Amino acid sequence: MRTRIRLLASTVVVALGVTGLASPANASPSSQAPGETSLASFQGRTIDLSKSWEGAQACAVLSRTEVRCYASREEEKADLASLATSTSTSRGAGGPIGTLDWNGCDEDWLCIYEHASFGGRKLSFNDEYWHDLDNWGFVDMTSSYTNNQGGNEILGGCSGTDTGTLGDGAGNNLQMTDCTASGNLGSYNDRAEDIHG
Ligand SMILES: [Ca+2]
Ligand SMILES: [Ca+2]
Ligand SMILES: [Ca+2]
Repeated sequence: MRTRIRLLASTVVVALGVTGLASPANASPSSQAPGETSLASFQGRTIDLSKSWEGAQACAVLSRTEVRCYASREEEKADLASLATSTSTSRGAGGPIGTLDWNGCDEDWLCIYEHASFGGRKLSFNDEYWHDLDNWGFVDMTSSYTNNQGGNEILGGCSGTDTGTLGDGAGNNLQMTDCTASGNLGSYNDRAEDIHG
């Protein structure tokens, strides 16, 4: 898959340990992300992701109050692309829809996956604050990630300005530099409790 596939081999994990970002180890969800909702739209109804995904395969956290879920990654991509177009936000210099997703993670998003090798259910973020994965029933589930934020190689290189971070609730963070992906988190598998977009 283009030149970026090379990154996969070189980014299989990733530094553990203390970083500059504070992990919200003992913080309550309300103190990290006031009002962040576990409710999501899915197939014309509202579901509570902290209880069940009800068959959804991909969910995007658009804001503290809006989460959208989809039956497939393709469905998600089409909706997010139309949303970005309609609001003129955050597709950057993106090309035609579908050309710049990576491991099923749309451009300008940070994605985590239930299984290794970018498989299973997927959650997408981009906001610059800590989210408690418990909101979406995703604590101790994350097995791979793609950070498709910060530009891309094809369009002139990665800016290196939008790292993401996973936290395990015990002060151990895993940095996810933009324009990197990992299909296997090694000792960090199924450990993340929080994510910073
Ligand atoms: Ca971001
Ligand atoms: Ca997993
Ligand atoms: Ca970031």
